[in-house]
Amino acid sequence: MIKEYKTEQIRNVAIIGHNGTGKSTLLDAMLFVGGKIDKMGSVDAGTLASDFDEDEKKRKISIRSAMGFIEMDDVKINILDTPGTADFIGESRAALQAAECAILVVDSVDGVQIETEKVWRYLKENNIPRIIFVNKMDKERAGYDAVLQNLKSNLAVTVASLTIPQGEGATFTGVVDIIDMKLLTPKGDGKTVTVADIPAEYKDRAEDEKGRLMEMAAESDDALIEKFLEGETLTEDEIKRGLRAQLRDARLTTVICGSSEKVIGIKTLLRIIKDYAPAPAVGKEYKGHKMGDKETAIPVTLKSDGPLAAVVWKTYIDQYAGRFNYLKVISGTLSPDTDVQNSTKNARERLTKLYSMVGGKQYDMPSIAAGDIGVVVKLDKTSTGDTLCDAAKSVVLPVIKLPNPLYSYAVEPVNKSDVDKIGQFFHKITDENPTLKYAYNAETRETVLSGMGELQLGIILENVREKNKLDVKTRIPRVPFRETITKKTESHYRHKKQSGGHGQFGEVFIRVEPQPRGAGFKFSESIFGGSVPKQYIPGVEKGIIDGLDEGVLGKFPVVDVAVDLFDGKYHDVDSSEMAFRIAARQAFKQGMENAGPQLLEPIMNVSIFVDKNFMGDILSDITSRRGRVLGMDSAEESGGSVSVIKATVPLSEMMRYSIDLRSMTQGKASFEMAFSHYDPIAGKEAENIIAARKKQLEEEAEK
Ligand SMILES: Nc1nc2c(ncn2[C@@H]2O[C@H](COP(=O)(O)OP(=O)(O)O)[C@@H](O)[C@H]2O)c(=O)[nH]1
Ligand SMILES: [Mg+2]
Repeated sequence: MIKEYKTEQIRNVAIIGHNGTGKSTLLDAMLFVGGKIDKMGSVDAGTLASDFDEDEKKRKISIRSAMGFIEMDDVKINILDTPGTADFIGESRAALQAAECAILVVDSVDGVQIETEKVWRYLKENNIPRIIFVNKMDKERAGYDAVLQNLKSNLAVTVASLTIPQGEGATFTGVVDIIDMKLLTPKGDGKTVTVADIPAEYKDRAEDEKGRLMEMAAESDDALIEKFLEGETLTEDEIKRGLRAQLRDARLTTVICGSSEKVIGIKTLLRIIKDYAPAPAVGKEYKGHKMGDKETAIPVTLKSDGPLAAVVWKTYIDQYAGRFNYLKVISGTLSPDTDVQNSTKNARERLTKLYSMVGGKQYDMPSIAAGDIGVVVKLDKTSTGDTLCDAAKSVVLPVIKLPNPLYSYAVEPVNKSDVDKIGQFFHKITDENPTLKYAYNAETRETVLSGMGELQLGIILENVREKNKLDVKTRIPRVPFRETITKKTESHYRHKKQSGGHGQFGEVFIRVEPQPRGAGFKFSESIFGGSVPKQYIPGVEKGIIDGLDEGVLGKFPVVDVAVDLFDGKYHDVDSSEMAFRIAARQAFKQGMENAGPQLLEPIMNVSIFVDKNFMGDILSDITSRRGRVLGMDSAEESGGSVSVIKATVPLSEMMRYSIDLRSMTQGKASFEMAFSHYDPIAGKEAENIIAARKKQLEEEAEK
């Protein structure tokens, strides 16, 4: 059983960064030095604590986030290791939500890479405290000063280096700690270190760095800066207080160098986390809301003696052991064997034991205080993003906004009888992966699985087919084209039927008018003298809404039109709401034919992060995709290595962009995408789209 920890004794850190920088190895090194594992694991042997899942061992990369923790001088450090591959960005975003501080790992040779730049922007936007760990200092060509320079020009930050490497590459043997002004070298396997005075050759530089550090610490508060400017030396405590404030407010980025594989610099990193990384802030307010009512705000304050509120930031489903929900307690203290409410789903759940994890291994926890992270098992209704709370004080905690999907497949079962099983499988999978969506798209009439990339979806499809023996067909999904009109027109239709006794009669005159893009559909009436009686007007509106389902070009949905009903005729006996509905639908159809119908296609806002060497290729490729470049942050200008291009591109050109982008740049690019608006598409392209649509509809009709 782990002992009890109070909020102030907790540190939650998330290890983030580009794929392959050594994040998962770093977690192992921290666990090793922190005494939680006896031996360092390795990627090759598949023995890292973090990458314990079969899918991860097989591919030798992290696919999910995992946690470990260490206990050090009455402080518990929870460490969340995250995947660096863009496909699994949902995992790292969720971990960053649960942590108070990010450990951004960069490679000692490559410096800032694509995902480093991307995640950096996210840290900045969200003001997340951060420590940079320059890893693999033992690697050939490793250069600490070059990396510091690279960080400054790419990320435009004030960096405070807290270490100086002793040697680089093969001669990297230790780390000079600027705070303690000592040299730390590993003893044997690195579990412990030898502490010595700084060798003469590093003395001057260490003094310089210490001075700079003191200045940065002083900048945190007026009293300190005054003292500093008067030439006085700050005390250790003052430096500590200042640096802590600077780190907490994300004004300063501290940098530490080391090697996770050789277990060098790890002790210093842990010390910095313990002493300088912020603990969960007691009193911090979260914008919760009432159960089932997003509009009614209920603030939740982080403190251990409040009513229970905890957020599930990750769900992991083990094939044998079942469901693991990783949660962070925001308010109250979670105890084992209690009933809780899942306020997101309005369900009851019973908690049994509470755990902390080191990779896949469970450790019993006596309770979980506010700010701390733990795991509950076998809650069948609970998954990522849910709130667990006290039923008497129900509240729903805010959920993080995840990036939009970038890659999709239309999915169809090979055997129709598998439909339900396939649906169940995908719904379970989306519980675990909030960046995945699986839904029927009524506009394109297909079931679509979408996510962050072909690697993420590929692993899932492999699991459906191999582990679950369900055969599915996949193809590129259809683009949801739409139709609108370009001219104002009037139209008229009389619906009259005389069959047997009761007849049908309804006649309408309507005006059809284009609306600004995105305005949607508007209906009005300007009937004079009761030419269409009030009780039939809803029928007219329904008829037009029926007509919106299928435009006249390719039966695509119709948007951005206004319709005014301005005249009509009725019959005392034969008129009915249905008769007017039919008349309106026909009138609208004719109106559209004469109003210059126009095909519309979805346009996406795209941000591309690319190595500067490929910038030219990417720009000309965007043009060939009918895209428009809106602006860019050129690496050439900032002296950095990653450029960012912003553009708008039609969705139909972006369906397999992640694959094309990778092959164009040897993997040195990444992108984000969100829907922007609909734009007209005409000429040959529109003709092709309409022809393909006709074929699709004919095929569907034959089935
Ligand atoms: N030379 C060297 N290689 C390392 C170090 N840390 C990790 N690696 C290697 O880098 C590769 C990626 O490591 P991994 O921990 O999976 O990186 P992650 O993708 O960031 O989690 C593996 O081959 C590791 O053995 C290090 O400190 N030095
Ligand atoms: Mg990893």
